[in-house]
Amino acid sequence: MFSIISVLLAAAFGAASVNAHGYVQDVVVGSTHYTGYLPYQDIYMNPQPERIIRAIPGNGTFELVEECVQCNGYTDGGVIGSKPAPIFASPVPAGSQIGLNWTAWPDSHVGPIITYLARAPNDITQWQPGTDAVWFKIDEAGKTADGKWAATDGLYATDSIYTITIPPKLMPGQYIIRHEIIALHGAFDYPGAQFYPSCIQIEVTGTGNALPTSGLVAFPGAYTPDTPGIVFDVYDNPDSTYPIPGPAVWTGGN
Ligand SMILES: *[C@@H]1O[C@H](CO)[C@@H](O)[C@H](O)[C@H]1NC(C)=O
Ligand SMILES: *[C@@H]1O[C@H](CO)[C@@H](O)[C@H](O)[C@H]1NC(C)=O
Ligand SMILES: [Cu+2]
Repeated sequence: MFSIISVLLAAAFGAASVNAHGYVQDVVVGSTHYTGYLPYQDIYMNPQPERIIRAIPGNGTFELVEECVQCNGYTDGGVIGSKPAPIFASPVPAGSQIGLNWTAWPDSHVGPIITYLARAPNDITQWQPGTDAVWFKIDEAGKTADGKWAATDGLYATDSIYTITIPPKLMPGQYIIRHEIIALHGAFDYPGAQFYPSCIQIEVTGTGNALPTSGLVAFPGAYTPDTPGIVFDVYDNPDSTYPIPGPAVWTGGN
């Protein structure tokens, strides 16, 4: 029974791999490595390994209109977002760095790397944000003045590791990190941009008390066809700046 299901799943994912491209495979906090959710291995294991990243169906993508723009998750029984993961990284001291280790990223897939946080109001292993406006941006990288894209040139220069810093004055608590690449090779039209979010569960420690109270956004919702940077012709704009989608980076915790 199990093997028949595996074969069917493998066939389904094989078909999806035609436009398949990557995910975060490893998260580094201090000297601790947390293996990411591995979509081509974890589902075949019994029991399934416990991960800090919410499950994703594969290395593929989807269009903005779909509900999985929140966490790249399965839309489980109509739930927007993803199933919570069973564990979280802890402790993650406020002010510390986190390394996000991507699988090999195709060089056609130029685009920005953007990171949001959302503070869980209760147990993060049970929490699904749904359509609530709970997300704030803590980091973004798009295209440099000399035309280098974060998702390709940037990752190639750092061994596929993107490093973020947890705001030093951030209020302690459980947070989802929503870390994404938006691939723009098809973004000259709508819907053409491809979204590759990962949702990583952490517990932040410290003595800060900063938390934004306004300007929070929802996923889906934060990006629309009219949001600057969602439609963008990377081929016709070699010299122009790229407007990174979403709200301004929150600096109140710095
Ligand atoms: C995506 O997954 C497919 C199916 O397993 C695989 O063939 C392909 O190499 C993967 N691509 C990347 C970039 O990991
Ligand atoms: C990224 O993760 C892969 C898979 O676990 C590992 O082989 C590789 O060494 C990691 N890269 C770095 C720079 O730690
Ligand atoms: Cu793609």
